[in-house]
Amino acid sequence: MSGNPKKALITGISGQDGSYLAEYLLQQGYEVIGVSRRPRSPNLVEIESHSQLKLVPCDIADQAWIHGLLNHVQPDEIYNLAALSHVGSSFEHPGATFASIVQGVLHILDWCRTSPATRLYQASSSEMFGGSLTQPPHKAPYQDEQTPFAPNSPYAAAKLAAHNLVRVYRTSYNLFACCGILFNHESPRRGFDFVTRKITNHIGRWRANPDLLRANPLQLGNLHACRDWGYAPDYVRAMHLMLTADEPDDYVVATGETHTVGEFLVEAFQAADLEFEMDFIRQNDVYRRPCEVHYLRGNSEKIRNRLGWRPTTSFRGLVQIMVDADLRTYAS
Ligand code: NAP
Ligand code: G4F
Repeated sequence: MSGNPKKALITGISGQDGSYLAEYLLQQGYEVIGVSRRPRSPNLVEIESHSQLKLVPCDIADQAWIHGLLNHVQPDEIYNLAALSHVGSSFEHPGATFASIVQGVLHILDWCRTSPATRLYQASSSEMFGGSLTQPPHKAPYQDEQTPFAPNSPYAAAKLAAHNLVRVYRTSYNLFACCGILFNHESPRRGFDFVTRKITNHIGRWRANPDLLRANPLQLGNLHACRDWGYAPDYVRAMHLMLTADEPDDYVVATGETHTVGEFLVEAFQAADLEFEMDFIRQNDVYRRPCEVHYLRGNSEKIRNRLGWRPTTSFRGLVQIMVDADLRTYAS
């Protein structure tokens, strides 16, 4: 790259997506400034000493801090990924969830009004659809950019407020701001509280110590919920495509396939060469939500047709990647 490198500020850099996005942008020649409350993270070990990466501890709900940082950095692109992102926990901590999601994006949007050349990516979520579906005749239901939103959790309500704020600021102040309505995406960097990683992590422990299988059943909630699960590194490419497009817009990002939690569980056992038995799990209502999102399957035709995005990893491939990583962790 000639001239000065582009500067990207990533909030939520220590999380799953923030870490993959930072790696991707550093590979593209960007200078990356990463913000999280605790930016030291195992997800960042491979890049933390990179000369083009700076990590800054900062709470995104703190307006003075975030405005001071943005004034200092003057980024070309902002990727706003910071959030308390666990849907179940948002029922217990709705205030902190709203602060991280809604106050955070408002502070950034207000700053962007003073710097209209800066481009903003906002991490919206398929959770915003809640129980809403588009049902075509004789075909499986799906959600796309036209499906109405009907949030079912404090997390989803906060994400929808942030999504609407981005749209209002984009229209009112002519900002280059995009929302990616991302369906579930997973990886070996997924937090341990999310159902996919909870399953693959347990399988890693069990494989290393098979006696644990019956003595220590895995406690899970609703096994019937359907999710459209993709591979996280594919999804951070979609974020960058949105911010380097000619026009700002909102896009659904998804594989188009849906599977139940139970199907993920059985697939994960197969990936570890373990025979699945129902005795290995216990259903525990603690892990059920006051209001569930039962079915998510995204139609991502818009980003595929306009920006050329494609997922690279199948459901089976994703499960294998996650199981293999957790088997390696516990074998060593
Ligand atoms: P994640 O692993 O939970 O990472 C979230 C990050 O936000 C963490 O680095 C966390 O670090 C940071 N954070 C939380 N509160 C903060 C605050 N007040 N100030 C600054 N940083 C804060 O989430 P992810 O899976 O990477 O997802 C990234 C974003 O996409 C999130 O906004 C999530 O809601 C959204 N999303 C995710 C998916 C998915 O399937 N993964 C789908 C749709 C949308 P600290 O705790 O150190 O601050
Ligand atoms: O893995 P989950 O916690 O992910 P969820 O709720 O779909 O949310 C994730 O994806 C959203 C995009 O759609 C993001 F916006 C959000 O930030 C997050 O990344 O739960 C998946 C499903 C749910 O139906 C849940 O009820 O698994 C079910 N489940 C069953 N047993 C469980 C468990 N979920 C968790 N976390 N833990 C369980 O023991």
